[in-house]
Amino acid sequence: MNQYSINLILEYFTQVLLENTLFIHKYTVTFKAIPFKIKKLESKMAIELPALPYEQNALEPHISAETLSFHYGKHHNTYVVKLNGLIEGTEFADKSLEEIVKTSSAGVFNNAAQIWNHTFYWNSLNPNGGGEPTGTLADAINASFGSFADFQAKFTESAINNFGSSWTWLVKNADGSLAIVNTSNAATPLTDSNVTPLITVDLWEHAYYIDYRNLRPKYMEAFWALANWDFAQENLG
Ligand code: MN3
Repeated sequence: MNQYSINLILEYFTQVLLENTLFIHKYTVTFKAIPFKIKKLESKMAIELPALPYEQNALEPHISAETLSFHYGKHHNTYVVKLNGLIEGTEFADKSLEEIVKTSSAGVFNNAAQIWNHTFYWNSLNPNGGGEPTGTLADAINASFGSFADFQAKFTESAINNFGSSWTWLVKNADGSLAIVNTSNAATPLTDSNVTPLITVDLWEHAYYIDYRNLRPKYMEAFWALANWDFAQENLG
């Protein structure tokens, strides 16, 4: 026992702290557990589920708290958990969500883009939203579509006919004109450097099945009652 003097024990601890290496008799043990744990904590913090901009029942009666509990609490959160698992220890681990969406493919892209799309969608809705836009957004809509009513009819038609799990977006083109864009699955206008997304509606069935079953047109009425024109105006610039 005398070989384990206090000094020797202190030396061992210092060695562990500084180099993560412990000498036990003639064997050298390198502690991989310590840097691994630190790395794991860091990567867990990499991509976070953003807070909802309102309470889960705030969109009622148009979109129920039960829908939000699944759509935000389960679906959106699962994309975050899956992405953090996929990017751990990869080139994407230290990138921002936007960078990952713009530079990835396959599973990493699908989960990253769905996180970004959903955060954009929550902000596209507002308990005090609906009605018609004003200011330069109204001017841009009138210039590109003739009137708000014409824009609304065209956007609704695009959304209702957007096949399967999909998204419909109002975007600004590089020349300042506005356009309606349909995307499928996780695809997002964020990857198109020529456009700026202004507002979106999530058309995956998980967005409306609890409240409206298969009736996407009824869900679109809910979307128009909640549309956040202040958010779209901010994105227009
Ligand atoms: Mn969704």
